[in-house]
Amino acid sequence: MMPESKSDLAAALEAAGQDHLMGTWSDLSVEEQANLRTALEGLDLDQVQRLREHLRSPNEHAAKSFEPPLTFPLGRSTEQAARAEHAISIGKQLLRESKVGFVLVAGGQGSRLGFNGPKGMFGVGPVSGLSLFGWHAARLSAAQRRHGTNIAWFVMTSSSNDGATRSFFEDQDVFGLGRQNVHFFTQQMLPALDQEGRIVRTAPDALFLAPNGHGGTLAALRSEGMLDLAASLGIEQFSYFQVDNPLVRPADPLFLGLHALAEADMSSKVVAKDDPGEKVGVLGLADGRLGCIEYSDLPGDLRTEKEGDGSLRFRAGNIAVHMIRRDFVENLTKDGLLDLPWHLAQKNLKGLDAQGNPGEIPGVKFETFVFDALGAAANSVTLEVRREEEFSPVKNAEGPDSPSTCRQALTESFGNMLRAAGVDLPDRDQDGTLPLEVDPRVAENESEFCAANESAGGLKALKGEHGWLYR
Ligand code: UD2
Repeated sequence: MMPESKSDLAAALEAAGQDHLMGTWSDLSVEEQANLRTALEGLDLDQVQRLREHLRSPNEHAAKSFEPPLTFPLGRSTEQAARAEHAISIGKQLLRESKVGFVLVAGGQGSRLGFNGPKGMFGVGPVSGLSLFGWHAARLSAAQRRHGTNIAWFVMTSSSNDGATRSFFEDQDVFGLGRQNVHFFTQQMLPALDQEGRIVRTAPDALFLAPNGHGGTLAALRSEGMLDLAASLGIEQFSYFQVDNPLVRPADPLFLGLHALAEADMSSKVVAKDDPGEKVGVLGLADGRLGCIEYSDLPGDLRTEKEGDGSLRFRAGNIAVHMIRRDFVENLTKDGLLDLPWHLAQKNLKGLDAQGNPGEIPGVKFETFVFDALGAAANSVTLEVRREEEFSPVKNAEGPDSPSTCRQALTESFGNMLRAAGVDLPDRDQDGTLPLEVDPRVAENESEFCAANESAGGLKALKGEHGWLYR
């Protein structure tokens, strides 16, 4: 609790090394003083102290040993193929029984894409222009249609994009999913600090706040009442996915079933990384603990080490798709116990320095990462999936992981569906792209496309301005 009186407030801030925040108090208008007070009331000074201590001694110790994880591979033995088949039936049953809640993390700021608005509003449908949010919604409605599951969609935002996200969903009539089935919740924001541990301000009456990382999902599920809601809906598993990847399949019976069969607490999907320089973390054991090892943390010789067949030994590229048991999140977050490690991002922050001068302040943002919870999982499944079918995120404006690579990946995957069903492909555009889109409600993979094509009504293709749309 922040003290009421100005002098007590000043004393509390001074004790937390934040006296600069009150330095210009007497120069502020009454309104600005009220704004600053409100901003300070939102601060947890004990937590600010912990962040400062962490800044002084980050206690990041380099791991001594690294091992790749045990992976359920794409090339399967007879035994694994049988297990996969069994897992699919278990996964379908869990979906049919509506035991799965879908958690979309969309609280990030998406600054690398340079898109003005929540990233989920970005249009990725090659023919329809459908947004990322719309794309995920279509996959959930596909699950509803295919498995009869009742959708419970938990959408995490942050205060920087919550209002715009909710309005967008509202404008799109919640994509036909039903308002009662979509539950928004916000993650916590944390103050950014300068190199001396002082909170940076964006204005004399406003603090520089940033979302606390996707690890904040776990604490926010509890603090925002989502765990209780999920329990009341009979949800046992959370399917966790990120907003930036339209190829993600949140309702994949195989993944769900393997995770459930293994009685795993938290499981992950990975794609084979073949370029050691690709900026995606790999799942692995660091000093015996499962987690995601960032490229920069893996010793140089291990980054490029190869197996006998020429594949990278550390190739389990993390695509940030997880299955997480609800009671695992309950246990992790009980009594505020969740203790994920802080990751520090050094940034030049546009704001005011401690003396109140505007500029680019060398500072630090603090985040926690959801995959750090893997280390606490008693059991975990790591499932390898095909990159071209399940992973093509939109992160950068240009180059790798950009709208154009995503469009390419989507249209090629649709092309493969048509090919598998013996359907003629349209001519490629001048830039070599197939002008093609398959609505996920029709099919999410080749076998579903073939089945839909052979069904009584067959498939309908609509010709639009930008190509053919199968829906
Ligand atoms: C992340 C992973 C990387 C790989 C990749 C796959 C980290 C550090 N790295 O890279 O290993 O798995 O994803 O795509 O995570 N988000 C929030 N709140 C936050 C921060 C992020 O909701 O406070 C969401 C964000 O909206 C997005 C997702 O988390 O959906 C990923 O965030 P990112 O783009 O910062 O992660 P990135 O690309 O560094």
